[in-house]
Amino acid sequence: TATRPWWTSAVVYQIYPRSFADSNGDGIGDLPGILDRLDHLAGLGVDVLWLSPVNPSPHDDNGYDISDYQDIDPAFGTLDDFDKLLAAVHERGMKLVMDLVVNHTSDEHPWFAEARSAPDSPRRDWYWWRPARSGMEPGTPGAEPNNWGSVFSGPAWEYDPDSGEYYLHVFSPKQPDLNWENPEVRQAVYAMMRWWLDRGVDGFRMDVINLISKDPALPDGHTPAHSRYGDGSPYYVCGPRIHEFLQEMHREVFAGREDRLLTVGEMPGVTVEEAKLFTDPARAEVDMVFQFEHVGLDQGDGKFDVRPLRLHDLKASLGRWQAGLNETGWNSLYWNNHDQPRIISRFGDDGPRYRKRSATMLATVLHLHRGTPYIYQGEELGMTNAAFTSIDDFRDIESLNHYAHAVAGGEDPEQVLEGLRAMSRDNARTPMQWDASPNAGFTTGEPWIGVHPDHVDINAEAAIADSTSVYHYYRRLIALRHTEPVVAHGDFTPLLPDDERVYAFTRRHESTELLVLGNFTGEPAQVRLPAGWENADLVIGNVSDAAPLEAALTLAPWEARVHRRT
Ligand code: TEU
Ligand code: CA
Repeated sequence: TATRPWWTSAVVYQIYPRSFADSNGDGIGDLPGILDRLDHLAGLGVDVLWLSPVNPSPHDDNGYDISDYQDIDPAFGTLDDFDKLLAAVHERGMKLVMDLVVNHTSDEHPWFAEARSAPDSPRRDWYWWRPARSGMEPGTPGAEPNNWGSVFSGPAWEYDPDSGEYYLHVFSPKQPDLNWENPEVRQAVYAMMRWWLDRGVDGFRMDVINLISKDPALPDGHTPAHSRYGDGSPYYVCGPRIHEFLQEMHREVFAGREDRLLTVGEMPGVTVEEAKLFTDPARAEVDMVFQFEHVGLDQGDGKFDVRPLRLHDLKASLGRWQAGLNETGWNSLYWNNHDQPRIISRFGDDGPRYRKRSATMLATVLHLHRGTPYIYQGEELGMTNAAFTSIDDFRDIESLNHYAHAVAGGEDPEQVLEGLRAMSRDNARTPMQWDASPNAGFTTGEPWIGVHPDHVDINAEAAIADSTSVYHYYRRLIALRHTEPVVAHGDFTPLLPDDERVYAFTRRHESTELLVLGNFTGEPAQVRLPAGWENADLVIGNVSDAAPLEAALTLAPWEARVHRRT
């Protein structure tokens, strides 16, 4: 077990810098703000911080549209601020991982500016340029080179009248896709990555990295019944050269220093079988991937069509990933990030009665799986979905575009708003709640997005002072992963697969076994346990007067508990 990589027992904390802490009153979080709050993170006990992008950007997609890979956006600070932050993170024994957004650049990146303005330049081929569909007048509706839709509504192609051609953008028109077929593109990206690693950063979270290899034929996709556009994903999700590119990146960038690094590929649409290939250490690609299966289980036709979660689906999905990556590869574990609504509002109960209980139940179930857990800022406080009532409250490009397109297409604005209230990415992007003061201690100015009114009760200051808070429970869960080898390394065995109320499994490492139970409902739930668990020690639980463990057990509403036997 001495050969296990350090990140197999680590916990990562994601910071969305824009919404974390504002040091200069301009309403936007920044690097000095993070520096001021590092003790909160060290106190929580996390091992790694991941920063969402802080590079210069027009912020069409809040920094996921980068116009200079080797600098810091003035809204966030300077390279000097970055170096200070990195040093302070290292002083506290933590590591710092950067976001790497190289499926696309900003349209304001000099690479793209040159590609667009000089069609004869070698840079033209750094992006995906194509003529209009044959027989169609360039720039007219339906003349796009293929029928793909963009993730942020509308077609995936933008017309450039100067050259009469279109460029591909799987996301916003301000996020043109880089052409990874071109070896110069790849070398430029690798050089930039080495530059950050040489500066001391400890790895990368790679944005939509499984989309970088496209089928160069760019064929039309199938058009689902509910959509105007074709689905291009079969031609760019885990495309033909994806493994080759990631292996090349590993050789060119990580080789020789991989032991100190953490690399995680964000991979929408990735399957367990693909993930196993990506994370097999023998193949030298990435350490782990973010998969999306479990966060799609409550969606119907598109992400804003909300369906109730069926617990057996969640168990079956996460269980399949646990089994699939048991021998080879490694899981990442997450409920929240900057693209997902808050998990308590989604799978738990964000009302006053059960907020803490359901938050800690969800945390227990996730953190007791095998894999590297990721905590998203505010999750450790039990932050809830935004309380937005009007479309004017929203800032996110995906949400605003979806609203505009749906309403223009004749959908009822109130209903579209309901979908956003449940699923919008802005639910995760309201300012971090530090204290009960008017702007939650986030800023002395006007915050770029509304502070949640519940910050008067839900905030870091109050949570630290309350020994029964969600924060202290997360602290204990993180510590447990560090001290109990079975939490990090044990095998996973699902129990009660068809029970619609209780999530149950065991973990085993050498002679130690854990039993994990979580009631996913606001009602008491009875369970029948397998033999031999009677009176086993309680390791952690979220109900103070928990009943002793018996073969027939009634769990309190949203109760979670972990028992150990040896
Ligand atoms: O997200 C990729 C992704 O496919 C989705 O999470 C997507 O953003 C959206 O939620 C679909 O409904 C990554 C980043 O995490 C996201 O913030 C960026 O907007 C996106 O890539 C483009 O860079
Ligand atoms: Ca600021």
